[in-house]
Amino acid sequence: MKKIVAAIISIILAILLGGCSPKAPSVTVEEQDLIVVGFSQVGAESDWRNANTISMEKALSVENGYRLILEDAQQKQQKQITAIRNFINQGVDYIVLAPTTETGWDTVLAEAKEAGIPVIIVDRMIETSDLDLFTCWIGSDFRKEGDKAVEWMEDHLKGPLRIVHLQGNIGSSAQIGRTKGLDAGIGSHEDWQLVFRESGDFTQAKGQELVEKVLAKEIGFNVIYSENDNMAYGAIDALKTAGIKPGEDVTIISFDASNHALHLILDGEINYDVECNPLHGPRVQAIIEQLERGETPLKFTYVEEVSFDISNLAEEVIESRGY
Ligand code: GYE
Repeated sequence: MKKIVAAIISIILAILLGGCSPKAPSVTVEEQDLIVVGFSQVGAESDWRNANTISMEKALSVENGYRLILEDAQQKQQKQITAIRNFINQGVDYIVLAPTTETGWDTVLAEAKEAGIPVIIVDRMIETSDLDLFTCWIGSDFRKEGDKAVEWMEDHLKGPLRIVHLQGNIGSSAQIGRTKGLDAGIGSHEDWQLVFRESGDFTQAKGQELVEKVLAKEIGFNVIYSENDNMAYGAIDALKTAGIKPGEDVTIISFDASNHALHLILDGEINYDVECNPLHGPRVQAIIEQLERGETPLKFTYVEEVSFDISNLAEEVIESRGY
């Protein structure tokens, strides 16, 4: 907080000085007054991720009193570990981690703890036996998201179901939770059959590639359960090229509910989409402000999320969704 106040004072001073000096200095916030945040981002694999990055950049901006150091890990955990070590060496004030996978963080987080740098985890969860290794976590309940999808399938689809399952990045919370939901659904329905399962790494290109592979193998299917929207877009392209109607011949279930996906629901090409909210920037900012005031934020915060099919999708929802 002290730093935010100092930043504001320097802006005011700069403006005042600028007003009476012949050589007006430009309005700059003193570098040393900013709260420095090192953010290790997963990558740029999806629309969700890009919206998440923009949200963080907007909230942790210089105008708001922050200097954000953003490192894109290209979905590689090793790159994240290196980024965190660099943040520690630079002596940042806070580290924000959006972890690729759940496991493998204990050593580097112990190093951050040793250096006295609070670590805020966003989006996906980590698996650790020592909860003191991070300050708090904020993100989605991915298992609940998977359960919602299964519930919708139970209510809207008639078996037998032959399901093609496009998984996200293996070992990530989003993949683990959404897969567990589907597995539970398959386990409790005799006429639901998993005919194909592979990871498309949450990318559109791989989603398309996988469905092309399924089509080439002539595996019959009537449902695609895609663990994010971008893989669903790729899957839809592959189906259309093969003369198959997405949403009609094949039911498409997806996750994220980003703007384009909501349009595809209106077009009848995606049948059901479970929302996953990427706008964590202001949430992280609020947590840092709490910490600056010496308060203790909640250890775990789950974001409220909804889901859409054609029956509950209003135009206003799509218009108001900027991602
Ligand atoms: O669903 C996907 C992204 O972890 C919630 O990662 C996030 C997931 C999101 O690449 O699109």
